[in-house]
Amino acid sequence: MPYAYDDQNIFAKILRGEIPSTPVFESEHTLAFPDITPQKKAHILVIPKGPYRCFDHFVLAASPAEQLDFFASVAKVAEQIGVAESAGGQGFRLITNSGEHSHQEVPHFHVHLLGGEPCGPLTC
Ligand code: DGP
Repeated sequence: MPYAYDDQNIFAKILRGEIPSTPVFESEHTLAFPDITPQKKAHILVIPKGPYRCFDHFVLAASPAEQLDFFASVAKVAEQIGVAESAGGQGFRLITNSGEHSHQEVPHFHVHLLGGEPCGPLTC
């Protein structure tokens, strides 16, 4: 089963309210909250509420409504926290780790939204 989902992961516990978080944005299918170890002045994690392990699982298995809600939510968060150019910001970086070689630590699909200060060249 290539996309088995472990519902004991930290983000599943946050979604169930078993671990506290301070959401900055919530919609029908999506939640966004600050990363516990921020790498930039602005470092927000955006996650779908559904049980998807990684990016490819989400794209292959989530409904069109969930996917549209998620990607629109990412843009709304970028605007809300003021990093989107449409909000007068200077841009942002999106990162998603998918699977073992990516160093994905939490097996619930999430996007890191990084901004508020310049990012360097992308490195692995
Ligand atoms: P990744 O390596 O892409 O799976 O990133 C997982 C991120 O999740 C990492 O930057 C730290 C963050 N993180 C881990 N545990 C918690 C937590 O309990 N609360 C919050 N807000 N973030 C967490």
